[in-house]
Amino acid sequence: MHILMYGWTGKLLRIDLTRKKAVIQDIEPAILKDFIGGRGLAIKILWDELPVGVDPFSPHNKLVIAAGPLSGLPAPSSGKLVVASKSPLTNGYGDGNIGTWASVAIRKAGYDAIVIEGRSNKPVYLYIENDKVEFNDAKDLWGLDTFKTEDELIKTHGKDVGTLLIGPAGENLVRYATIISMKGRSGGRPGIGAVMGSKKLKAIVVRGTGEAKLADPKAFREASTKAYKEILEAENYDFWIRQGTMATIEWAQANSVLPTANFREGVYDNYMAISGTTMEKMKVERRGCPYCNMQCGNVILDSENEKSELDYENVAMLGSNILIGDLKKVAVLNKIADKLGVDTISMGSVIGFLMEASEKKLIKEKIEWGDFEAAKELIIDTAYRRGLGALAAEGTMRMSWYLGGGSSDWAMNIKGLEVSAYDCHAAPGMALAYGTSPIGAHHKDAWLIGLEVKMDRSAYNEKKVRKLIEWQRIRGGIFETLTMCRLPWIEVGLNLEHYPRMLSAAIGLDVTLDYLFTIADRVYALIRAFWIRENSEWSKVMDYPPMRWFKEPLTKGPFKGWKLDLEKYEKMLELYYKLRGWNTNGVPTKETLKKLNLDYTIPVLSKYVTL
Ligand code: PTT
Ligand code: SF4
Repeated sequence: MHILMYGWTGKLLRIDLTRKKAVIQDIEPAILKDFIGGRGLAIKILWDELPVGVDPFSPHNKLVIAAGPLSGLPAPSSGKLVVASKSPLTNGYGDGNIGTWASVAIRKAGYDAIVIEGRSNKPVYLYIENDKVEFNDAKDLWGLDTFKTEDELIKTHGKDVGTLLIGPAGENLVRYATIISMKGRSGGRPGIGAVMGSKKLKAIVVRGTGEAKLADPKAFREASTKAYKEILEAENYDFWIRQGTMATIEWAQANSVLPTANFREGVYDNYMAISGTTMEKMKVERRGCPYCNMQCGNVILDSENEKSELDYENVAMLGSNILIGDLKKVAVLNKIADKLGVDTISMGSVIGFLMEASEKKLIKEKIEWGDFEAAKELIIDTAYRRGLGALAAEGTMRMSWYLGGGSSDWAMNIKGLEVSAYDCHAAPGMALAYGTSPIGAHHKDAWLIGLEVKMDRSAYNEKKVRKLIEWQRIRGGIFETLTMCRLPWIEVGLNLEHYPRMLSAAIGLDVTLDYLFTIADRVYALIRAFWIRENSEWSKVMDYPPMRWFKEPLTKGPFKGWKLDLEKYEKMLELYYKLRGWNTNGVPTKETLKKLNLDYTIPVLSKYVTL
């Protein structure tokens, strides 16, 4: 078991907010070996420890903050962290990946993960310094936005701390509130910030002064230096530095996947006004996550003359999706979402849904497409659950249950999580990627559209399904268990082999990509088991995309007239299940569970479904 002496710290900090107690515990070596860290460790803890059917806002739900064995080490884009919980938006497994100095600080403080349970009787924030934990009064911070909260905490504790905070949206239990750090990094789309709010936990501040022990520091340094160098020498590095993820606007328009008017269309006439090219001319600053030499945060001055850090998803969902074709105004909406601590993707989808509901007279309020002032007011009202904001705070799935009138067809979510910014009328592979994502409709696990645009767009074939599984293994598996940023690999082509090389040097085990793929499959199967255990009405229909993409063809652009075919989608889904070793209802079979060392899930799952 020498592996535990290196790379991992092997320690978990468990914090009980009800009793104001903290204990340091060992993590079983076998668990680290089987799950690595990040998402892997998070789902293992949530499966083992949550009472079945727990209400996500109950004190018995837990917030897991999990790093990986390379997090916080000088390796490319390693300053990331997974935040996870049972989601109040989806009622299933939810997580997010946030770039933050808290990742470095947690590891330097000596932990691979922090588990937060219980609920404080009044607002608190945690100050963690190595093995010391303080439960500090947060009465003066409660109600502040995330930027002011960060300023106050840094004033009190100094600049060399890592922070994870919530804003008013998290405090007021908006179901898609996120955790914010560094005034512009956000994580936990499925409402992980609201779980933090339900525990009356305003912030976590961490300072660490130790160092992780590495099995072979020299080999690690060499492997990591090589990887950093390969990034700098990449052909498109300079372009990346200029535009980052914002380049995707023009690409999405060209490929007819830019969400427009609540995903009615995949092209937007005014797309250049919100494009990466336009952004470049306004850019005033570049920001990024720790230990990253790609620094992709593009900052511009918004129409209120304040700084706002833009990414593709933010701009597409708060721009073309609600028909606002003015980047400075979109930047205002983005900044407000960051300050209030609400997910920009879900927020943009919710606003689009309400604009459409207004047009169809399902609500009495008048909210016109492209109305910037109405959108701004709606974000603020949502964070405080005021007026229409109280409904908006519930997310599109619950809003459609409430409003009826066929609105579930155009409530753009899967399993409750709003679809991120890629329209799928003419992208069946990407639709399947959303359908089978382990947290609901997020692109993070498989951005299949990146490959699909180079394939036959109309095909529902095995090649796409196999590629989808391969990408889920890489993106949802390797990057989410290591908790490292995937952008060096996907955007500038960093060779994937660097990761097992760096990991082997850190933990002292000879790790291969195949080994990491098996871990990815284990994590996927356990997350699926969790969804089934927590949702008694589980059925494969939960893996279907919104009906708009099947029923209403595109009316514009190069794919005019296209829509998805339900029968073909179902066939592709069946093939996906088969290749994963899951049955026709999307449930992992007994053989698959045994093969992945998940035998302990069998008696539990047998109570709910046929295996
Ligand atoms: C991520 C999702 C994304 S994905 C974006 S923009 W993107 C939105 N960003 C938001 C934001 O900003 N503010 C806000 N209030 N809400 C937001 N919601 C949306 O959240 C982010 C980058 C990006 S920018 C992407 S693609 C990559 N995502 C990674 C991932 O998921 N895993 C991984 N291993 N590496 C990744 N690298 C990239 O990180 P969620 P961040 Mg994010 C302001 O958290 O919940 O996973 O949702 O973390 O530090 O902001 O970096 O065009
Ligand atoms: Fe953060 Fe961007 Fe670097 Fe990834 S590439 S670590 S998101 S700055």
